[in-house]
Amino acid sequence: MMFDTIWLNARLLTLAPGKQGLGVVERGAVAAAGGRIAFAGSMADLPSGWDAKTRVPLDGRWVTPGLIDCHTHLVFGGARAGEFEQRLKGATYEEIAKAGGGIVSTVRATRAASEGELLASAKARLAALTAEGLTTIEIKSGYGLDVENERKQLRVARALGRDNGVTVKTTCLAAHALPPEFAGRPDAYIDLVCNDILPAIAAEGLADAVDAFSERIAFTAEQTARVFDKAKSLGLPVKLHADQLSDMGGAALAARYGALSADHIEYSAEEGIAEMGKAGTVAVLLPGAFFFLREKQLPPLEQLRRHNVRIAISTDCNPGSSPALSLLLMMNMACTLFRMKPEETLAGVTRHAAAALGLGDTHGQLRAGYTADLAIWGIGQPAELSYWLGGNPCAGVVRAGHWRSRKFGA
Ligand code: DI6
Ligand code: FE
Repeated sequence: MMFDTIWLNARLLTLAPGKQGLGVVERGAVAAAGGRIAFAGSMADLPSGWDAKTRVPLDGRWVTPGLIDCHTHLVFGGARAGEFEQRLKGATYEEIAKAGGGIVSTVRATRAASEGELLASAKARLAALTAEGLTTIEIKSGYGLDVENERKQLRVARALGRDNGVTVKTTCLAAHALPPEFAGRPDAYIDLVCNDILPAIAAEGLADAVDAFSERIAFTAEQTARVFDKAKSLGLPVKLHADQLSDMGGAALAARYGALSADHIEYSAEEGIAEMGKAGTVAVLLPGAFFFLREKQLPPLEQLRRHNVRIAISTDCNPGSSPALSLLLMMNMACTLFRMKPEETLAGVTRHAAAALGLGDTHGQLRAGYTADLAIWGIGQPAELSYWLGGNPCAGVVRAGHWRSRKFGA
């Protein structure tokens, strides 16, 4: 068998199901051909007569699938450090939102920004994330809140996927907040989302999924269901910002619609978690938002485990509740704040994050047939990935079989 490139003498964390834990393979190799993984396993099991155009010795370095950040609001105008200062003086996130700040203030800044400005600021944030071995990212709209500006945000997200060595999945989050011009008329805004925004975005192929914010300060379960019905009729999968600040029955609602994921879910009731387990809906936990808003209600980890819900971890990168630019730091916070195990957090930024994006059959595992997205690490043991607070042990990244960056060897 002829490979394009083979990485030899590596220690693999394959994340392949059926293997124990992380799927550790000592003295392993990964080979790529045509952008896909052609072999991942023990060097002793390489097919006889294999050859490769390029051989890279990894000298015992650890290799994981490229990391996946499955929930971000990466494209936005401005920043909200002023609100951060207000919150430090005692104001709450909900009070700021009700007083016309919060998400709506980022909507003003995003509407005022040109496509080029949005691209430049998002690109800088993306560079921080990708430096840590990220090869796939989800990016939501939700700061435009009208046809033109939602399209603008999603075009910028798509553009980021063209020249930064990273796969971008886009999500339309038009039902994120009530825009000022619809004050007091939430159902009329949901009409606009269903009749104009979603059809326009679907027609242009600008979104891979549809999300909504179901919350006291955002939209009710009924309004969310209308958005989901429309998404389904347009053939788009759904996701939900569910039960972040209060129990809105969001987990159960997401499960009922076969959502790819229900995200946050701090306040979800156990019935909803059980429904997620049955529906295969992934739980996306966002420890950056929990930390930054100084929340107290922990996500229901034991219930998620009991009901076999797959758990993903993500930055929720956004200017209001989680200005997080490090997925590795989120893994640490998932351990320290949520009591997750280091191996659970690694599955949470690879295999389970892929599932949360509908990419479970192609991304997030070192497995033959999967995309050859690899992260190579200068660490002594796997738990170091969720151990350091800052610093970056990423020693190299391979995207679709080709080097994207490399800090060792020739
Ligand atoms: N939940 C979040 O964490 C973000 N959106 C949402 O629905 C916050 C967005 C922001 O504050 O700008
Ligand atoms: Fe979010």
